[in-house]
Amino acid sequence: MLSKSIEAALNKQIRIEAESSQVYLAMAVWAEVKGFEGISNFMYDQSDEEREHMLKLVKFINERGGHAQISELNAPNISYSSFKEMFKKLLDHEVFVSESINELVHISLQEKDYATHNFLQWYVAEQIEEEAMARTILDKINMIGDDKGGLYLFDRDIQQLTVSSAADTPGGA
Ligand code: OFO
Repeated sequence: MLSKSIEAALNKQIRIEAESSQVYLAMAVWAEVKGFEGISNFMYDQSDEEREHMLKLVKFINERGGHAQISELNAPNISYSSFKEMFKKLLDHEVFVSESINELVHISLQEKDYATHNFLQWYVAEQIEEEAMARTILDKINMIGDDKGGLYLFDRDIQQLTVSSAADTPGGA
């Protein structure tokens, strides 16, 4: 059974994951409209993953006798000045999500809720991967700079990045 404070903290995380999904969906749309299919597909996949993260929390809260809250969401940014700016925002956002997960882990330990603590370990591992992926992409984008040809090649190669990261996490989200 979840305590009221853990339930509230987990519900806050549902909203963060749902907003992450919207943020990445808006990035996917922006890239698609600009004609970058690879980057766009990558962001659509990211958006789907965040929805999965959100649903995992919903199920956990309900299974533990709580009531998952589906709330209104803040509107995401819908355009960017460059891909560099967009991927910087992606990294900043993942760092923010990691901090939020860390705070949740902290609360679960304080309350001696070891079931929730155990459940959260999946998110801790996932955030390490997502931050690393965002940093790798940002490094590449920084190297490319404003070079159109470089961006074109990156748009093709980002699909490889997605495929190899999926292969690294068998059965992972
Ligand atoms: Fe990438 O944020 Fe979910 O966990």
